[in-house]
Amino acid sequence: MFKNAIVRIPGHSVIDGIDDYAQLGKPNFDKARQEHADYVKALESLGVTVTALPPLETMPDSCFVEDPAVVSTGKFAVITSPAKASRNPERDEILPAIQQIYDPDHIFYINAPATMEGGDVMQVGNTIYIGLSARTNQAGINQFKEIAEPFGYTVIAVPVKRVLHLKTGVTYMGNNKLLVSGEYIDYPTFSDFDQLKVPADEAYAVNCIANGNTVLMPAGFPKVKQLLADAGFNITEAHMSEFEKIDGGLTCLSLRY
Ligand code: CIR
Repeated sequence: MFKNAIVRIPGHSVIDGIDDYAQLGKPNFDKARQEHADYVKALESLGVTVTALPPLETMPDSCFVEDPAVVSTGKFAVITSPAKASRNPERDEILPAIQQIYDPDHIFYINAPATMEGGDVMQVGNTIYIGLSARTNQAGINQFKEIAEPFGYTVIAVPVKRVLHLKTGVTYMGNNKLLVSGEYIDYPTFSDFDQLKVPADEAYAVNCIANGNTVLMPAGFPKVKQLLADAGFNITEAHMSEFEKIDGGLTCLSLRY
């Protein structure tokens, strides 16, 4: 369970966010701002305290705060090394917010030429799965491993071939339940989990946020909604159309701890 979240309000430049996959056109700024405000309200409705950081116009993707830092363990924080040149400076911008939470000796850094983005990091208890993707390289995983193992975590690398980040293809729902899509359906690494299989035409909705028995999911995906309802979850929905256009999902928009 998490009680706190950090978000960053999207600036006007969000319309120029990186779109490597979706190809659905440019986001509408006003609608993106509205969806973001509703996302914050949805988190608050789950009892989460949200800290909202101000927009950064020079960094179009900076609302995706999940990528420049990892705070999910609650024991230490990692400032990552975003792979895209336009996103790498986000690490310096997220740092002050992380320093509000962690002492300097519990903040670690992934250093170039290693790359890593938080969207590739999926924690399940004491195991941390990390996507080996277009955004996170083996050196990034190795550095993360050196940081996390002394705290008692096991790090497992998972190749990401067809989606942006690991959590674009699989998210952990708690209680051994894994929401899986595409390349992660019946994937050997995840064979011990109870798999909730997302149909290909609703693959975007595999990126959900579970908090206890409640799941925050993107609006407009009735099959995934049914899947989660059948699995016993209470469901809260948030509209994500403008962030979907620039490859952003629900998890990307917050750092939760
Ligand atoms: C990017 O391509 O970097 C952004 N447009 C989307 C980042 C999504 N982040 C995530 O899945 N954690």
